[in-house]
Amino acid sequence: MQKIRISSTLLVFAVSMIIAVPVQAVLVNFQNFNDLSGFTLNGVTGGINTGAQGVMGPNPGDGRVLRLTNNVGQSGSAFLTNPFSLASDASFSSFFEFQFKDQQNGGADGIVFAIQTVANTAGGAGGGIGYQGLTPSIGIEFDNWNNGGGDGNNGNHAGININGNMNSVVRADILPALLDSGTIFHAWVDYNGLTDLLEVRLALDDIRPATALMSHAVDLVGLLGTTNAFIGFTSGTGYAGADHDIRRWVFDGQFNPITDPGNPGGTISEPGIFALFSIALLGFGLSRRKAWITL
Ligand SMILES: [Ca+2]
Ligand SMILES: [Ca+2]
Ligand SMILES: [Ca+2]
Repeated sequence: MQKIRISSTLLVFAVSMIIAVPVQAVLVNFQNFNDLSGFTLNGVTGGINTGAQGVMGPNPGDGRVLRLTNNVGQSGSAFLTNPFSLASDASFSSFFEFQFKDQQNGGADGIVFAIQTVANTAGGAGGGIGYQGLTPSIGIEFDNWNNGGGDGNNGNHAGININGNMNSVVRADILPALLDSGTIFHAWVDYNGLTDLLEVRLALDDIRPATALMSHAVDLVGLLGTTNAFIGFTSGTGYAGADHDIRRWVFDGQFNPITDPGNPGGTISEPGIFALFSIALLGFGLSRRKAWITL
């Protein structure tokens, strides 16, 4: 056994680092899109949402929404500029709300929640939904245009897509409503990095369904080939189009299925974490004595 003397400064620094971890944990919480300064906007999306702000939503009482596309023949995307680290166990839980409005020529082509290795690209227009060709990547598509066999000949489906390929590895052919109806959809995407299981849920309200709409086993870190992941949304339109809006988005950098999307993280736990952090800082300020630890 060896006794070493370290300064209280170092000790308090070490303690604050431990306590600070929850503060640094990723919790993205957009209850509206009044501020888009954290995003990199690509393709048409940058021209639709100007001044680092989303556009006013289409429904009475709406705040600003992230409008990915708004006309025919477009491709666009919005990714968080800062990467999300998959270095620990790669798990995450996410919730988002979306709506397709003002359909032109039947409404198309949908949106994709995408995870890729850069923030500044959008993929193919039309049936590519702004995602086609983005590789390596994984995407969760909500597709309202039937492009044939790859879509299961279904103009109202969801799918899990890999590496920018529009032929989904998993497809859900029955959704709770028509995407073209203007209904507001609520989606959950959960990834458990310990089991490699990706699950997608869909509802018409904030109640997270017990049963997954789609699930797929995938080694996300192996697929991407990096622990830096960029998270966001893509959209595309072709002969037909629509306003493709993301209305809310919550992303938690741990496996922690979001059961209260309007109040992620809760109102009690976050101030608690900050209080602990403040105590550590207080200790840093007051203590100047040497401390002993035994190794
Ligand atoms: Ca349609
Ligand atoms: Ca399609
Ligand atoms: Ca599809």
